[in-house]
Amino acid sequence: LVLLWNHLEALDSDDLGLQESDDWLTLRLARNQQDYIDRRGVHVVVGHYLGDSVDGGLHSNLSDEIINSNLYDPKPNEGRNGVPVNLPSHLHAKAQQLYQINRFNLLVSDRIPVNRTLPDVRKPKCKTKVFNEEFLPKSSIVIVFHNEAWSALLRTVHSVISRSPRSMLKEILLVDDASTREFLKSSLDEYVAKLSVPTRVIRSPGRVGLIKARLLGARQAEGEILVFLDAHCECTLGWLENLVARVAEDRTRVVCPVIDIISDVTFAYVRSFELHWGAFNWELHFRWYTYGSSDAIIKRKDFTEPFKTPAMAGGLFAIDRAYFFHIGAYDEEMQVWGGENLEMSFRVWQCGGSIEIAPCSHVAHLFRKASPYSFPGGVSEVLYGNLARVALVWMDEWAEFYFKFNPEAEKQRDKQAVRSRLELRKQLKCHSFKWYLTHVWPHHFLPMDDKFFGRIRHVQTHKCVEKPLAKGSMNQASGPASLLPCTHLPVLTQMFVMKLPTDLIATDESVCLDVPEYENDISPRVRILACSGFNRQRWTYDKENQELRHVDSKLCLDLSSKHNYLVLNACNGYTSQRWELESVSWK
Ligand code: UD2
Ligand code: MN
Repeated sequence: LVLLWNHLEALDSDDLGLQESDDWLTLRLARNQQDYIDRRGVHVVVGHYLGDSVDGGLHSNLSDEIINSNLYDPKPNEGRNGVPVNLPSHLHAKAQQLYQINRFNLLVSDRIPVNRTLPDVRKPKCKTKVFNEEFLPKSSIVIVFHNEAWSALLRTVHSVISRSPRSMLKEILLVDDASTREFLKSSLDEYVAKLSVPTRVIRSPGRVGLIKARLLGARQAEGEILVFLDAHCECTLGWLENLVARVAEDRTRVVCPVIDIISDVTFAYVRSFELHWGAFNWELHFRWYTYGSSDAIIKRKDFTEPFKTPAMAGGLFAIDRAYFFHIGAYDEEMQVWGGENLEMSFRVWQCGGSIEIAPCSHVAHLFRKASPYSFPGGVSEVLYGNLARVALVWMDEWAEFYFKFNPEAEKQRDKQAVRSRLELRKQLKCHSFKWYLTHVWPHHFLPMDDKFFGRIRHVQTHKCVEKPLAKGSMNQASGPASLLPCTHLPVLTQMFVMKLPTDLIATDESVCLDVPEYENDISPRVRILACSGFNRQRWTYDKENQELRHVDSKLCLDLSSKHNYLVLNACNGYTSQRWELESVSWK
């Protein structure tokens, strides 16, 4: 059971030959393991999509010779203009074998020329914006990597060179975080020396992790602006101007591009939604959220204007170099991977800066389902150690909330020495986390002193309202709300937040109790859907009668007598309509 869960978190269900079905999983868990606390336990141990990375590498059944040789073999026009590459069937087995090395289709990557063309994916209005490139500050592009594929790394570099105004590039710094693949050690310096933009390889003394590797690059950079990229990105026209111009206007802005997608299988360039913004969930995993039609930004109608985001994904952004160091660069005690993006997001916002996304800047990134490299020290120790640091330094009383519900982080808590980061926070006179939540992310779903936080318990059956499982670890949950046995210890899937007496009833990842069919159905079913801010998601709790009343329809939350469904019915005062809001302390 544990193994299955582990894999489902980390892989597509296809990889396991299973039917993708939430019910299947629910069934298994319900039958074999009534104790829902374990569900959370397993979830946390595994981590989100690092699930099956293994210390010591994943490709042990491949020969060193294959891993160390550069198989880059460009075929003219393959992948041109970002079109997908579909391999002939006789190459499928080989592709599958090589996939393990980088956790993407290396064979396809190696067939696409490093200087391939890409579509201009910007909105038409973006193309009319003019920049005075000569007068914009110059950038140092910092790309850190550990055992990256030659073709992916150099396609990143060439995409920078071909699609940035030459006058805006000071240099490109490639920081090799102790790669072991032979061709990266032997041929890279020579290759990049011939490029038309000054490009250098900086080598870390040993494996230092991406955070310290970026610092190595930043410290040697000479450009006024630092632009960070992952080592498997492709930049499109206008990407740099639209980032740098915003930073030049206000040096406390940290500006991110829209992150498009390079398919890990076909290397197709897939344009992504421009109005995604970033934040996190109750486990401090970064999450994308979308604007709803009631949000001001949708109403303002100019979709090409940059907009603020509470957090950044972490890999791709531009920042003024002096400001980067002024605001505390990175937390050098963070290991290998993870957490630095939230740390920087909180720090920049709380200490007077801002983070934004420029919709006219599009850079594609190759998203992987699992990490291809080792995590020295252990995946859980590394990731939760980093996240514990984020919480301890920046989150004030919400750190307690995080540790209380994330035992893996709690385990790492006492090992963290954070004094110098707390001093930095003091010295920069930074705002509290409460300020951040109130001003930067007013629609957040974290517990607050003036809100109810806890379980919604059905008086008649003593069961608790629970949100459905998400389909895949990167998606928001959605589906019918269910009533399940309340767990012995409170679990996040049974926790809700509501400002009493009338408000949305929200839970983690910005999903809310909703009744989309209330105008058409008799006894409409209660669902959990993305919080939209629509009236349809508003409820009133009548403490005296223990009723949860749906504001729009004036109907009451009820347990259907036929099925174990949550529905709305005319309020009748029966015990099936009585709900206890059971507060759970979160500090
Ligand atoms: C995301 C970010 C990534 C980073 C990470 C959290 C995007 C698109 N990517 O994960 O930049 O913020 O979240 O930490 O926003 N690397 C090293 N040494 C290591 C490990 C990684 O140099 O020990 C390099 C790696 O080769 C890559 C970069 O760091 O170029 C980011 O790593 P990733 O691509 O595995 O991270 P990703 O995209 O899953
Ligand atoms: Mn990446």
